[in-house]
Amino acid sequence: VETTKTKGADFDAVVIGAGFGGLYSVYKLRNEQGLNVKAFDSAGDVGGTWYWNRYPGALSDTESFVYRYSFSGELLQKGRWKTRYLTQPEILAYMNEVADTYDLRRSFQFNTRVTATHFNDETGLWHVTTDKGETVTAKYLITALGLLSATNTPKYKGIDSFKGQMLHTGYWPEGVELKGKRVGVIGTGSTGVQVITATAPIAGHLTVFQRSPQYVVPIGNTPQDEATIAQQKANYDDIWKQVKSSVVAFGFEESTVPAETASPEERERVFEAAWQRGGGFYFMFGTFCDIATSQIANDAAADFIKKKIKEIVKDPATAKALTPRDIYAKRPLCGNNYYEVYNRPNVTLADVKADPIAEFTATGIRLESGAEHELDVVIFATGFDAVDGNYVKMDMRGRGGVTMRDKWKDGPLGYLGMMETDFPNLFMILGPNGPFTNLPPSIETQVEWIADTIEMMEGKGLKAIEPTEAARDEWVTLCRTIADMTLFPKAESWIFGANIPGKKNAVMFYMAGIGNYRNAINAVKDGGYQTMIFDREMASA
Ligand code: FAD
Ligand code: NA7
Repeated sequence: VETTKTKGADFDAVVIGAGFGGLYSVYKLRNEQGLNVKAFDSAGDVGGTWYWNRYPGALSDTESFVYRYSFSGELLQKGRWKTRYLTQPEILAYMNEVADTYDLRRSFQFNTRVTATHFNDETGLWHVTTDKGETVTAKYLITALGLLSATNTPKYKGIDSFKGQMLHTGYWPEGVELKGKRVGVIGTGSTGVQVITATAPIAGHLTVFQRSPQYVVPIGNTPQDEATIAQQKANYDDIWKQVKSSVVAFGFEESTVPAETASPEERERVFEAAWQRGGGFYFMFGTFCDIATSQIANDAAADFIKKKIKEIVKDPATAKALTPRDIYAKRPLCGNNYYEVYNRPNVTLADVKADPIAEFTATGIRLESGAEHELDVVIFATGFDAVDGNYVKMDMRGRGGVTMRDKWKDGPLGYLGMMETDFPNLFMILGPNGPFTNLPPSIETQVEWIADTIEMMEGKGLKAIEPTEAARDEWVTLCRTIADMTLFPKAESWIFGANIPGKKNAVMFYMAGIGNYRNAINAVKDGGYQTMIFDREMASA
């Protein structure tokens, strides 16, 4: 059992979150560095995203061989999967196995929500308060709160009068029965696509309430044979080297060929091959190198998908309603025969951009035209208050009582996606302005950098670290500059906070890829942390 090294503190570090980020943080700081760590999660157990998102069809669309930790060769060799992608139960089982293997659970207090984190200027410690009414103190605060974790449920007139069941995909209880029921799904993002394709075959009737049509390519979730898996396991050194120096970290080589200059035949051939192969990120980044940056290339990809919709969907009016009119620049989606769902006799598409939801009634949903959809169950696949959602829910206060809500009122800010000015010794996993990638490798990258930084602090007997305002501003500007080189800001999605009514549009990601990101953060570390202020209260004294 660990003893606390920090004088006057209950713990050396508090970790919030038991997903990929929180588990690995406890492993690094406690198992490897011998710090005394206390961890919390409002969930009943480990898993994070994969604890909460238990809806039918829940799946990672990062391929199985790279949706996992890379830090342990032994763990990698033990990996088990049967298909190209992992289902939610498989990922949850994996996270439980990780927790068991490294005895991580004993540091966690579950079913406990952290409500406040206050930095005390006098003691230099974080005071962390929970909904159980307890407060603990620690030198370091590691927040692995999840970037797609605070659920977004739109407020509709009459919602309380609805007599049926209402569910959010990101807060899904065990034992929900959809078989034979009249189900409504609101939302057609990546979650909506998954829940729609999984529910259509079992529901009595499925009504999809679609606001924005989406570009969805096939996922290609094929069985994987033992030989393929064995080969992946044998090549992990090379695989991770490639992943961590790539752009999106999805385990494929990004294309270096521009679509702008490719012939129509070449484009058709490459897009068709990618359509057959499957994978949303692959379609956007593995086919040509300029789909996310060139309007011409983007139009070519979008036109290909539009043509597919027309071919697949039998009813022309439904096909038209399913066809996106904006550019192809949201998180790229993929699904299992998504557009085919709308050929089923038990599926109805309600275009709620053309005919918005007016209100919920006791028996269903009424549209503005007066059309009524009778429903037993309404599923909100309406997404998340991304990136800063869980931060602003807590009462976070840094130096001099400055609040995070106030600091981030015009949009969240972050240095290297991990730190913020006036919040000493706070390390955010997947905080604002971090990488936009397959996430486990980025999470590991951040946790390792944080662990190295803490080790350096402890080695030198330093009390506090925080970025300079100039460094933070420069990083935020860099993220804006990079984002503006892409087409992503031209589409309205959670990537820039556009999905939450009233949320200010802000750049929340570093979009230059994991390889560049790793170089940038390692340069700060290897350069002796020139962009940080150490022991600021002592410096000013
Ligand atoms: P999370 O797993 O979100 O864990 C955060 C934890 O913090 C939660 O358990 C939450 O309860 C806890 N928490 C938050 N606030 C508090 C508080 N105040 N007090 C106590 N506990 C708190 N990423 C990919 O790379 N590829 C994919 O294919 C992919 N698919 C996804 C599919 C879905 C449906 C969703 C929702 C996300 C998906 N993601 C995917 C993103 C996914 O969230 C990350 O890959 C990864 O799981 C994030 O891990 P994390 O530890 O950072 O956060
Ligand atoms: P998304 O991608 O934010 O999708 C949410 C969907 O819900 C999207 O189709 C929205 O339409 C729709 N939505 C949101 N609010 C409303 C209202 N008020 N009325 C009608 N429709 C609405 O969330 P997901 O959960 O699918 O995915 C988030 C990430 O989690 C995903 O990228 C994965 O990485 C995991 P809109 O497009 O805004 O018109």
